[in-house]
Amino acid sequence: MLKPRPTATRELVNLDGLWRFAVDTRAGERPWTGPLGTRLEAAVPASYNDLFTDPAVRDHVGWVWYQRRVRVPRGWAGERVVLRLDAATHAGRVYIDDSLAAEHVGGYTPFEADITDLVSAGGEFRLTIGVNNELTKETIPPGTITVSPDGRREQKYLHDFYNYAGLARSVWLYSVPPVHVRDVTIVTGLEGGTGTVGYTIETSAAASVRVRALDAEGTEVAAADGASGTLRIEDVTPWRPGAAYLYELVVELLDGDAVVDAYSEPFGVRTVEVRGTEFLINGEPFYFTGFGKHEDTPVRGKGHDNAYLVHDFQLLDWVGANSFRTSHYPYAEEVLEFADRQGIVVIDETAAVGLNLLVQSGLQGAAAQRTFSPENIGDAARAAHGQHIRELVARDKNHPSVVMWSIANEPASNEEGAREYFEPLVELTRKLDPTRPVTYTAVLFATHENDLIADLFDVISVNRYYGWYVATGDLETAEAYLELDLAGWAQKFGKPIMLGEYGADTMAGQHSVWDTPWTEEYQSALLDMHHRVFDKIDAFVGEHVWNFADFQTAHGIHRVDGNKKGVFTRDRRPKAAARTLRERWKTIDGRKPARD
Ligand code: BDP
Repeated sequence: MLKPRPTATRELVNLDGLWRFAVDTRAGERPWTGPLGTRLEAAVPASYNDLFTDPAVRDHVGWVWYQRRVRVPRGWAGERVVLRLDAATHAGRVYIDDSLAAEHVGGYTPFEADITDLVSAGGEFRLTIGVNNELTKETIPPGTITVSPDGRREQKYLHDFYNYAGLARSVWLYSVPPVHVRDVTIVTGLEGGTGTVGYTIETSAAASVRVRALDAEGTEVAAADGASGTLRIEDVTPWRPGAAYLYELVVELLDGDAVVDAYSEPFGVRTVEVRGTEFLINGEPFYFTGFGKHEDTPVRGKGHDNAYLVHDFQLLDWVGANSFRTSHYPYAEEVLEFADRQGIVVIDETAAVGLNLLVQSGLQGAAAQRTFSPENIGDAARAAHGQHIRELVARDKNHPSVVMWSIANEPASNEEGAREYFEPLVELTRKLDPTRPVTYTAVLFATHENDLIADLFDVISVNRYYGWYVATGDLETAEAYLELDLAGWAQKFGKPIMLGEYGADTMAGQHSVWDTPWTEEYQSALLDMHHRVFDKIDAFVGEHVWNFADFQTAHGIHRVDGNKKGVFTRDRRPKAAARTLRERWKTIDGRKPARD
C-alpha cells in the first residue's frame, strides 16, 4: 500500500491537530450523525489514554469517537478524494457526514476510503472516526473482556505493554487522478558493481507506464517503459547498514506525452540472504546489535512523535546499535523511512504477541489451557494473523532497512497445535515476499528440544531471561544455563541464531556492590555475562537487548509504573548499562566478535 505523497499530480492535506473526543457511553446513540456533544478534545496523533485525568476515559473498553470538520480543497474537482488513516488502534470506523465510508480491524496498519462520491471539491464535511480498543480471542493481539461486580468492563491481555488506543498516527486527505498508480513493488539485486531494480507497477486502469530511477542528487541513472521490468544501475551505490544510500523510482502514467499521474518511491539497492549460519546483507556477514523497542512515551502513549524519533535514533547511534526489532507491532511508517535514511536495520514484527496462555497462567497461578485450540487461539485468530501479515508486507515491502519479518513474539511454539497454526502463516509470508528471511522469537519455555516450529524459519531468535526470571541474582548459574541452552539450538538447527530479548528490570539510581537485581550494576553485569556466552557460539548473529527504554504496562504487582528493563529511562536518560553496551558495540561495529 502506497504512502500518500504530494507529487505533480497528487495533493496531500494533513488532518492532525485537536479533534472533538468522547467515549461511546457519553456520545449518544449515533454519534456520527451530528456534532459530538463533548467538551473534550484529543490530540491526533496520540493515544487518548493518558491525555485526560478522568479514569473512565483511560480505562474505557469499547468505542471512542473523534470528530472534526474538513474542507476539500476547491482545486480537487475531477480528482479522486481519498481519506487515509495511518492507524486506528485496534479497529476503526470512518463516517463522512452520516455515511459509513470505511471499516478496518488491526491497530498498526493503515487503511483508506475513497470518499469521492461523498464529498465535493471546495465543500466541507463532518469527519467522525470511531476507534475500538477491544482485544478478544479473535483479534491480534488477543485479549479477553471481563465484567466486574459493579458492571464495569475490563480489558485483560496477554502482552506486557499498556493497551494504548486511539489515533496514534496521522490522518490524511489526498487527491489522485482518476487513472493512477495503485501500487509499486521494488526488488533489488547486486551483480558486481551493477544494481538490478526489479519493479512492478499496478495501476487503477490500463495505462502506459514509464519509470525512471534517480540517484540521491536527482540525476537519472536508468529508465524504462512498461508496468514491470528490471532497471540496471551501473556503478551502483548500495544501501548499507550505517551507510544508507537511497535512490528514487519515479513512476509516471502517460496519456500520449501527458503525464496523468506521477508517484515517487525511495528505494535502496541491497540484498539479504541467510546462508548456512550467516545473515548476509549485500553478501557480507551482518551481526545485529541493538534492541527490542516500543512506541511508548509519556502522555502520548503510542502517539508518533518526530522529536522522539530523532532522539531515539541519536541514542541508537551513540550506543553503537545498528538495528532494532519493531516489538511487538508494526511501527509508524515515518520510523521505517527514517531507518532507511539513517542506515538502521529493522526486524519488522507483526502484532502477534501473547499467543501463549502459559505465560499468563504462570503469572496468575491458573491452570494452563491449550493455546492453539478452538476455544482459545483458533481459526478466527489465525485468519486475523494472516491478514496482519498481508497488510504488513504490503506496507513495508519496499523499505531497504527492513531485512527480516518477525511474524510472532513468544507464541506457544512448544505446544501441540503450534505447527498447524504456523506452517500456513510462514508459507503466506514467503509467498508475499520471497526475498526476506522470516523469524519469530521463542519464549523461555520453548527449548531446542520441545519447540515445534523453529525449522520452518530462517533465523532462530530466542528470548531468554537467565539471571532475571530464571536464576534471579545468580549470574554464575545463569551463565551455565544460557550456554547450554544456546549451544543446544545451534547444534540442532544449523541456522543463524540470535537473542531477540535479554535483560533485567533496573531502577535508575539503584546501586549495590553485590549482584543485586534492580540495580544499575546488575543490569550491566547481566549483559556482560550474556556477551561472554554469545561470543562462544559460532552460529550467533545478533543481540537485541530488552528494552531500549522503560515503557508503560498494565497495572499489576509485577511492574512498578511499567517495565523497567530499559537501557534508557522512559525519558531517554542512560542507565549505566548504556555505557556497557556502547563499549562493546562500538568495538564490534556490526561484525561478529572474533573467538579467542
Ligand atoms: C518477554 C516479552 C516482552 C516482555 C518481557 C519482560 O516478549 O514483551 O516485556 O518478556 O518480561 O516475555 O520484560
